[in-house]
Amino acid sequence: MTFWGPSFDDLQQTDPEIAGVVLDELTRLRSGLQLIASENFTSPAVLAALGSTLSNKYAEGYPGKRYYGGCEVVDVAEELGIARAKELFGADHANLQPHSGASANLAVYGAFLNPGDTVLAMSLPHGGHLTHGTKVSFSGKWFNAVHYGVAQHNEDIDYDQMRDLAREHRPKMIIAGGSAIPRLIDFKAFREVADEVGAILMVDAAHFIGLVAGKAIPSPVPYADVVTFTTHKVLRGPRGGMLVCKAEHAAKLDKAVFPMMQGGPLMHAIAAKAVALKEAATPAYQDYARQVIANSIALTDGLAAEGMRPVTGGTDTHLSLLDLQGIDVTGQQAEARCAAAGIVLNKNAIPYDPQPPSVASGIRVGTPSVTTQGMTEGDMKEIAGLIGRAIKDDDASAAADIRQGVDALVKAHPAYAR
Ligand code: DSN
Repeated sequence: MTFWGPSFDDLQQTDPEIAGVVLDELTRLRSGLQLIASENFTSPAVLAALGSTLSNKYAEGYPGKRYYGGCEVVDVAEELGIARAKELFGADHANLQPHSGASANLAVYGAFLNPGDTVLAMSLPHGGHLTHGTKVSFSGKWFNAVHYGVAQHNEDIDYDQMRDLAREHRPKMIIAGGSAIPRLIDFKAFREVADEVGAILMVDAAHFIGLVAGKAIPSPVPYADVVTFTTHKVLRGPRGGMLVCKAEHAAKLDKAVFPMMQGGPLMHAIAAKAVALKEAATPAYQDYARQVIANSIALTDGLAAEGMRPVTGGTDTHLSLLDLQGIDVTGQQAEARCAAAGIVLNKNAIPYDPQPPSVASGIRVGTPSVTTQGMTEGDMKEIAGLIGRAIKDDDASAAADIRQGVDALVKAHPAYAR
């Protein structure tokens, strides 16, 4: 049997406009520095699984218990993925079907809560996530969300506030994790509070699960009832979601993913998740995860030397938040000035931010993508200097000069080189 797979010629002949978009995006990825903390460059093997005929199969249900015939082949992919996830994370149970991190989170609410129940989570402006009880999401519309934040003195999670709010509101579920938390999270502290008030503990590990997989930081799995995550950040898999949980919650969570919240699973994405999990179990990936953190620390130190204040004073992970108030630039301005020089990052609210989120006083930077390109600490120092100039030296000739520096870096460490 030989492989039949899509060729780019097929796309070019059928739809030259979309083929052009695909090529333009490849050029964009290759020609700039990608510092969005939640992005990465997934591998050719993952992309091959994504672009396969597994996309055709309807497979509602779970391996061995499907609603349609013909699932015996895709069952193998899902079984492999589940086994690999359990092994990699030391988890009792895994579900690879959530279409995204938000879908995984929705399923957890569905499994454990009824509308109107109370959930305690980190507030979005302090680093949480839309699905952790914000008013614009199902989580804040249908549930009574109470929020803890970071302490003003160290800008790290305010564990005392979290405990006090849990005692006062007796939430049915406590959520740890978020989108802009540069420091390690004390999962044991969360577990103790959850046990004290009789709450389920959900850890949203989307940002840092790749570092856990690479054994570079401690795991939430021993402490949490359920851990949700996306598969496309540091973990370097396809765009999608996943969850792992304790055995006692397995049936409930499986039913909440399907049929409560989702229909047919995306079998091509599940196969690609299985590939990423295999890649993440290698020593090479563990080296990568450690380098992501080393690079993040080097980049943060470099940006601090450029006058940007690292929120919490630094980072333990793949991302950091920089407060730009000291150099009198907004996050919005910094994002645009860096973009003009080929450096892609995002404006981000900092804790107790005086600016609205659309302007923001900070930026968020992350190192998953540049580390996949093979860059190391020396390169991070250079990138910090380029960002410093891009942000502070607001004229067109500077942008052209900085662009040259970016070009040199991406030429030395090309993305998708072959
Ligand atoms: N949008 C993701 C991030 O950038 O962190 C979170 O969902």
